[in-house]
Amino acid sequence: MTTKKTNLSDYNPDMIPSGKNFNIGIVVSEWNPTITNSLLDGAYSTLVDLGVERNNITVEHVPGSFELPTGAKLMLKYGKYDAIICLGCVIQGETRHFDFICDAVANAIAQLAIDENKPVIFGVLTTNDMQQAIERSGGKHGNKGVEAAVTALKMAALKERIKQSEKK
Ligand code: DLZ
Repeated sequence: MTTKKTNLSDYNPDMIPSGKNFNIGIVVSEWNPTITNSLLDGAYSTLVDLGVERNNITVEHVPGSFELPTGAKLMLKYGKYDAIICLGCVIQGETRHFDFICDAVANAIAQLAIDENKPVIFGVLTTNDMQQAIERSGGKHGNKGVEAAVTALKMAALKERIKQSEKK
C-alpha cells in the first residue's frame, strides 16, 4: 500500500475544538533556530487563530531537542497547562547523535504524556538535511508547528470530554 503525501497543515478550523479555555505551554529548542522559530510562529499563530488567548500561551526555550522533555516536565510541574507542545529540529549528520537524540526525545515525550495524564505533543522535525527541514517548517510540506498546535487542542479537548463524561 502506498501513502499519498499530503500537506497536513491544511486543517479545517471548523473541525478543530476551540482553544478559548485552554492554557498551552510551548517548549522550543535553540538548535537550528531559523527552523525552530518558524515552527514556533506556526504553532503560536495557529493557537491564536483557534481561540487560545495570548495570555494563555507560555513559551520557554531549551538549548537542544534533547532537553525538550525536561523543559516540558518542568512546565507541567510548576505551571497549569492543558497541553505542552515540544518544538525542535534534529538534522541527520555524520555522527550517531541523530539516532540517540531522536529516540531519546520521542520516547521521553511519549512517556511524560502518559505519566502526567497530559497531552505532550511531539513537534520535532527529524530530517536528512536542512532543505527537508525548511520544507516542513513553512515550506511546501506545511509547518509541523501548525500540526502540533492542532494536535494539542484536539488532545486537550479529548481529555476534557472524557473527564466530563466520566462525571455523569
Ligand atoms: C548535539 C546536538 C546535535 C549534534 N545535533 C542537534 C540537532 O540537530 N538538533 C537539536 O535540537 N540538538 C542537537 N544537538 C544538541 C542536543 O539536543 C543537546 O542539546 C546536547 O546534546 C546537550 O544535552
